[in-house]
Amino acid sequence: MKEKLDIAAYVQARQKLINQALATEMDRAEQAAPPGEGTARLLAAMRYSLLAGGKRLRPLLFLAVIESLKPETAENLSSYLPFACGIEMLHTYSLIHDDLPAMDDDDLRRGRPSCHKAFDEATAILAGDGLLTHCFFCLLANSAVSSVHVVQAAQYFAWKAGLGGMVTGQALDLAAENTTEPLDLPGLRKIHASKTGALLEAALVCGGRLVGADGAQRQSLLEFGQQFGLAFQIKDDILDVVGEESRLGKPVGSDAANNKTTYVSLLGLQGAEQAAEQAIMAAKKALQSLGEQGQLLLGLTEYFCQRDN
Ligand code: GRG
Repeated sequence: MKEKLDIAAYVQARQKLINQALATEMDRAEQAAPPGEGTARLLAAMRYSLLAGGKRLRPLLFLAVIESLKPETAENLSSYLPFACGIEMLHTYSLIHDDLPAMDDDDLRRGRPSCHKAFDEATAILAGDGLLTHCFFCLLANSAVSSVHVVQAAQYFAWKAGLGGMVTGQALDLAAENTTEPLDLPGLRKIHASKTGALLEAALVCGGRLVGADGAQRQSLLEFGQQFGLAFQIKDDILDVVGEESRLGKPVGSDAANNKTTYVSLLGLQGAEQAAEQAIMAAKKALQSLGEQGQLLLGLTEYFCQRDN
């Protein structure tokens, strides 16, 4: 009989691997960058935000797809770690820029002062820029996988992180905040599908792409990512109401204080819980076509969508 997977232990082990790879990558970049006071400050700000903890959800999903579809990689994931690091770098850049006064203006991130508070605004903008560009350096640094697959995955990731997803989602969000038109449920879903969902989907689909997943498998991963992203976002909105600040590492109640439209403000707490459950069920359904190979992602769905941080 197959051993039952200890998902918490799996998450912890992969987080450790990702954290080590990120630190190594930053050391490497530091050695190669032109030295100077400015470089030192820039790299300190990048490290400050990148190595500050965080769930490492996106690289975790990426690695989980690789291990699921190509089980022999589980013992040695080193070829895929640079790509995983790139994914986390891009996510961290988005958090740094999202926290800036011109955007969400948040003082706290990952349990400590946000980057522009710990450094200054200009340094935080540059730290985000540095992580965004170094992301693509890392994505393309994979020599163990077919270069066609690497280029296709990197291009797909660029689209989902930019105009085909996250950056456009942020622009839609800003526009919605600057209008008197109230946001309804389809409008909210559209914003979050781009702003939060696209990167989660991209991490999953890129994992599939690098191990040669066929079109049907990639479609299942995409559908899973859409529902996972929805459940994750609804959970985020719920935690902003009922979560504990010390566990979340950011203030709670900020959505209501900022008059933000959220799943909770539109559906109520109970309605939002139900919507999250529905999305979790739909995510699990999307995995069915992957059979045994969907088991790890199933475990991660339960682990992260029933999270309290
Ligand atoms: C600035 C271009 C630009 C985009 C910003 C991702 C994003 C777009 C903003 C973040 C806003 C936000 C708090 C959304 C809620 C869901 C979410 C993405 C939370 C943060 O991700 P986690 O929970 O964070 O994975 P950690 O710290 O664990 O990595």
